Amino acid sequence: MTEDQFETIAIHAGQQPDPATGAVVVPIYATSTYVQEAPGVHKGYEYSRTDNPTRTALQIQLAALEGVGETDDGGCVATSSGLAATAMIGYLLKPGDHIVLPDDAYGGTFRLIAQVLTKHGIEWSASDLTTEGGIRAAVRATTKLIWVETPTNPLLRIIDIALAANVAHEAGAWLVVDNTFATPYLQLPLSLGADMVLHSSTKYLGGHSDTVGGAIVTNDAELHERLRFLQNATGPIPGPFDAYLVLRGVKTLALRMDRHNQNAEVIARFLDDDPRVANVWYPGLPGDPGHEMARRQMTGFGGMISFTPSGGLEAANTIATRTRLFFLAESLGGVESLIELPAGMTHLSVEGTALEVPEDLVRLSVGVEHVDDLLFDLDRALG
Ligand code: P1T
Repeated sequence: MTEDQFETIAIHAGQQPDPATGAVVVPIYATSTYVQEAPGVHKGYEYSRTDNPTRTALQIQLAALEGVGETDDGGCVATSSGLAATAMIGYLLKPGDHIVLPDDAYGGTFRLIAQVLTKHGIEWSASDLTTEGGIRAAVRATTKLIWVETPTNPLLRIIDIALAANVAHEAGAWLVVDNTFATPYLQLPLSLGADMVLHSSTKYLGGHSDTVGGAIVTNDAELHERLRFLQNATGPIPGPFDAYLVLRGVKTLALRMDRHNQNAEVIARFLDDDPRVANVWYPGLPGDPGHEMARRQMTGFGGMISFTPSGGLEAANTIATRTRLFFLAESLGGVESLIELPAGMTHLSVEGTALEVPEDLVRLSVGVEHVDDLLFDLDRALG
């Protein structure tokens, strides 16, 4: 017997036909509670904050895709948003613990750490984690967590996961990888030594911009137990309908990611060759500083591109309001293409910090529309 491949796992892990009815699709179990035969005697479900069968199916599916099968140590906890997952990881820390952040990361992650966790005595610092020296210099005696986004949001920098895991473990710290941009289809951080993988399932996993959710996957049994405890004790769970939407979205993740990769590679090359564009950030371009590392630890370069237009902020604003197919909106990873200016939208909270992004940076989430239509749209918007 061969091991199931990614596409097969996405459709089958945790998704056996419903034992009660034979339904092929995991039902949306819209129930808060479950009848018990006698006090404490039940079928494994007692209250939906603790467990819900739709959420259980999603957790098994996501864990399996990150390389943690049902008989392996560890597993997944699904959450109500990516930031709820980040907050849950924060609950693992205690006052005095230090977090290392990359100097480019999602603004909301930065805000949660710098403006909320610090109120509970947690310390943080941000460094360039794209070099070994940068990672090593960032670690302190109190470092408990190295937080890595790779590719980063929005500058698409690539961080060496295996190296960051080694440095973290030498320091007695955990490595968390936010795998939102790459997804497990393109990158498997746990296999490279990460302790926890975090997702905003709002993005590629859900894939259709119709739900908000998050998840943490670990292959460490004790960490999984602590996260399961926190999921129940603190309650940031996705409802069954949201769990269902992500479960359904993930079934086509491989198909969508292949098209996101293809479209983004074409568009990145188009922008790179265009005199109306000053700079392009995309790890798939051979000249990108992260290209070699991305080739080593990813199986594709993803659907996100950032660029600055030659005409500065005014041109950036014009382009972002002129596209017809690229909707001007926050978020990413859906089938529809999106365009935004991080400095004034998704990354407002990093203004004036080490994580500040260029004011004229334009970020594209390249969707799965026909690439010729997307090229035409951008060409026209560039003016
Ligand atoms: O939005 P939420 O589901 O809570 O996920 C937060 C989050 C975590 N990690 C990364 C890498 C992210 O990009 C996000 C959310 N990002 C956006 C909304 C955005 O437009 O960049």
